Order: sequence, then C-alpha cells, then structure tokens
Amino acid sequence: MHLKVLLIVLLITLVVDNSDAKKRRKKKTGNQIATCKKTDIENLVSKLNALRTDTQGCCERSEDDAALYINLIEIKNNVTKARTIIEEVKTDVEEMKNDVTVKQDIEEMKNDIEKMKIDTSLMKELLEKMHNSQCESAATNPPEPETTELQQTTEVTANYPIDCSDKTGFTGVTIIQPEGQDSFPAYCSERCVYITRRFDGSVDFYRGWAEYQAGFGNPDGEYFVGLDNLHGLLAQGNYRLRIELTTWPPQNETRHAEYSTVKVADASDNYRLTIGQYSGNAGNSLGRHNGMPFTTKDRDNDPNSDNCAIRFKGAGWYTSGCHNTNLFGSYSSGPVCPARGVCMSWYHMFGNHSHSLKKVDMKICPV
Ligand SMILES: [Ca+2]
Repeated sequence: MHLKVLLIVLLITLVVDNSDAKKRRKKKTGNQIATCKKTDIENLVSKLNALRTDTQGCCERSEDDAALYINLIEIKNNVTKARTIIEEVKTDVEEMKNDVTVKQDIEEMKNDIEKMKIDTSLMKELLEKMHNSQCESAATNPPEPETTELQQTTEVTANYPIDCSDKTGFTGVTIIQPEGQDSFPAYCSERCVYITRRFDGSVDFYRGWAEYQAGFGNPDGEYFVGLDNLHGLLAQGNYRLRIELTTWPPQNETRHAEYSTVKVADASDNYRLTIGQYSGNAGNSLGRHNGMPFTTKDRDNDPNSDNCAIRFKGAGWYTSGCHNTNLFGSYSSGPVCPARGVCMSWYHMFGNHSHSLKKVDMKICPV
C-alpha cells in the first residue's frame, strides 16, 4: 500500500514536471528541450532507486519485528508455565508443612535418636566400668567361666542407683533403676529426679496413652519420664514433689509448689494421683487433682462428661471441672494463651486460666 501511494505521488510529480516542461519548451530551443528531458528522466530514475531501497529496508525491518514479536510471545508463554509450576510446588510445600503426621513422626524420630545417643554414651561408660572391674577381679581371683556372665549381669544391675539422692553436686542425665523396676535415663540435679522439664516448646506434649506410659522427649532437654517409671520411683520410699514455675520476661519470676505426700498408682488403677501437704508460694493448684486418674486424648478416665485432654490440648490427672493446672498442655511462645485453659498454666499464680508459663520443672526429691 505504501509503495502504491509513493508511485502515484511520483507519477503526479512527473505529470506536473512534464506540464512544466511543455511550458518551458515553448520558450526554449530544441537542444535545451533534450537536456531537460534527460535531466527529468535521471531524476525519476534516482527517485525510483531511492524508493526501492527504502521499501526493501521496510520489509527487512518488518520481518525482524515479526521474529522478535514471536520470540516475545514464546518467552511470555514460558514465564506463564514457570509461574504455574512454581505455584504447584508452593502448594505441595504448604501441604507438606501442614502434614501433622509427618511432623510428629520426625519429632519422634529425633527424640528416639537423642535417647539412643544417651543410652550409647551410658553403655560405653558401663562397659568401661565392667572392663576395669573384670580386670581387678581377674588379678585377685581365678575366673569361673560357668557363672561369670550371670555375675556380671547382677553386678551391672546393682550399679544403678535407685534415685538421685546420693548424687550430691551432680547435674545431668544418668540411669537410675528403682527397686524391682526397669532402668531408665533421667535428669538429676540437687539430688532430685526430674519427671518433667519444659522450657522452649521443642517437645510436643499432646500425646496418647502409650507414650505417657513409656515417657517421651529427651532427658537432657524437654521430656516426661513416663508414668510407669514415675510409679516405680514413688513406690519405693518417701519423696516430696517439687514444682517450679517460671514466668516470661520481663518478670522472669520463679515460684514453687511442694507436696510432701505424693504417690502415683500403677497402670491397673490408671496411675491415680495421691497428693497432699502443700507448701510454697505458687498456690495449691494441683491439690484439687488429688485422687484423680490419668487421662490422655485417647484414654478418657476423667469424671468430666468430655475428655479434658482433648478439650484442653494436654494430658493429666483431670478433675470433674477438668483442671486448675494444665502442666502438660500446649507451650505458648508468650504469656498470653491463645485459647483459655489449653496452655501450660497454674491457676493460683495468676487467678485465671489464660496465663501461660515460660518454664516448668517437676521433680521428685528425697524427704
Ligand atoms: Ca471424661
């Protein structure tokens, strides 16, 4: 179209030029007319050449532009595809993050690994002790092959303390074995056996019956010693239960509640709690739980019409009104509990069920 317009313009120009030439011819001689015609033709050829060059350039530019446009469309399509894939991956990651089962499994595996690490370390110490003992024994007495293995087993078993009462000045994890019970690792400090440590929320306490029976977490970090171990420990003598409760900054205040009477029944009686003779400055929030069996989210032993463990996201010796303290409840990252009563709380310290503690230690100490 552009080329046609230009040709029409040129033809008009040529007609006008020819008209002008005719006028000039009336005034000029034959030679002058010939010269003019030659000049006109040369001008016309020159203009045609210029037009051809320009037209070719236009075509080439159009082809380049078209190729560029196609490339841009392809790039745009690829960007759209990439965005779609990113969105899909993002959704998958979110789903994985929200997969509570996977998170719990990973948490349990981590805890198991930590337990194995402690067990391995303690076994190593034990083996060294056995080796030294065997060497001393071999130096003084002739070996008796038929009974050596049994004697070693008996000796090893006898090496475990029944609690931490003799470990003055010791703080850390050790194996204890209450009389007639299985051995287990526990955290000890100031001659007390810690049955629960909570201080950073790294261990989930919203667990089922079997886990509360066996214990969970890491004795060197957050953990619960296990109901069977707790029963075995308390069954062998007179102990006091000391609970230390610490608030969040800026107060960082630690208060305590002590109970000079404390027993926990065995599994046949659902680990029923016997508690009394309170003293301390935190208030007697656990006193009301005296005589209650233990309840978890999958084992409702509480006298409330609901399962209090499910209702308050924890486990414990819940009452008909559920609780005055929910020390196995959710760990909150600040003093304000997101939902009333579900957090690690102690009613008589704050006069409400919405204040969450930063740190809790529950320990069994010699009387
Ligand atoms: Ca109930």
